[in-house]
Amino acid sequence: MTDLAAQSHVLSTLRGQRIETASWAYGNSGTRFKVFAQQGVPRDPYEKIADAATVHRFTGVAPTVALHIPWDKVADYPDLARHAADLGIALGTINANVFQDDDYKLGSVTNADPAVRRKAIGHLLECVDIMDATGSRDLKLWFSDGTNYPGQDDVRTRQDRLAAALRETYDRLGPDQRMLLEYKLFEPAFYMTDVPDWGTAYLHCTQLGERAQVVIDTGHHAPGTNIEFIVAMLLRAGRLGGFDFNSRFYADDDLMVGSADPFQLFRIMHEIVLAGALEQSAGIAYMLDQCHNIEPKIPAVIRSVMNVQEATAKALLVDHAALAAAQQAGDVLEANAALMDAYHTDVRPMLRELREDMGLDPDPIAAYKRSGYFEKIRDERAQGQAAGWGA
Ligand code: LRH
Ligand code: MN
Ligand code: MN
Repeated sequence: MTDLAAQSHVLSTLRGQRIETASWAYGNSGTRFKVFAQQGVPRDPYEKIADAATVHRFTGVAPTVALHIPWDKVADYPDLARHAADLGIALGTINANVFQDDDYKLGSVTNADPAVRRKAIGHLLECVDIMDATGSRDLKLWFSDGTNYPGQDDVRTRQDRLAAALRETYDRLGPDQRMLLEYKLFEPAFYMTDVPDWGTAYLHCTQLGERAQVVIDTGHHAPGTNIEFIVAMLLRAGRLGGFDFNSRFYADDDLMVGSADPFQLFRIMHEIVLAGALEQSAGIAYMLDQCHNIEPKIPAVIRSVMNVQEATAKALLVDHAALAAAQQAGDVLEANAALMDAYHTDVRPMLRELREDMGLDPDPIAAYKRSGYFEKIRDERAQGQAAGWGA
């Protein structure tokens, strides 16, 4: 490829990239110590969708918003989908919530009590009904299930209960719908989590069928975990369904993706690019799962989208021929340099050009600030509601 052809390939790939934002990123959120209320936060799911549409208006690559049920429960889902379409976006992944009910203290689908399991499965099935109404492709499942003490419950029996719940839910999916199973190392359970890692999620997915896929939430690993290795393994197995992108320093911090470790995000995107998995036909969902506790929310989501774009652009700039030649020759330093050269490229001018080409402002955050949207929502929305947890 000539330099010019390579550049145009990079630009057209970036133009086609899609990043889903999360409804809960727009609402008030915090830690268990304090939720800091912000001005202008949405009062209902309709207003969360308006904020997501605003992010798309300034970035051009965030045309869907994920919902979390029951945080985003409404009486009329087709109406919510129409509202999104009127604003130029669509409803995306449906996230189930079986972690915020007193009944789930000892687990949801893994609970020893069959009545609690039935209630949890009922919610998962209800989420598929909602997907039918919204036209969503993906059902995302994360279970807080686990135990705090050795001996508290039987590990294998809990896995059996989990498998049965996943089977019933999977069998309810339509032919074009998928189940995305998300793992998390710990929290809120501290001794044993029922879906703690990609291996456990992968095992369940392979038993279910091809439309069961693993989700990697970048904040859900032990410090130092080589996440790009997990990306490569799941890509190789054809079981990478998507990402919940965010950034962390210590645990599941849910900070802006690419803020603590942009190099890790680049390494992840490099594996994606190497596997040709950026194309939408590869079926990998790129989602943000973040909470903006102290920074203004809409600009933070815009910044996060830009961070993903920058990491992707750098990954696309890796000279694959030079990399492969160095690897083949066993030239460790040249192989590493092929990656580092791309990583150290300043891709911001290229992304500014791309945005102008797409009819967007080259500086989305400045354009948002100038737009008057914040002043409008601040005045219109007197009493914002919490994102879902901890009011
Ligand atoms: C759990 C998690 C999961 C939930 C979201 C709100 O930590 O990452 O994806 O649905 O947070
Ligand atoms: Mn997540
Ligand atoms: Mn999380």
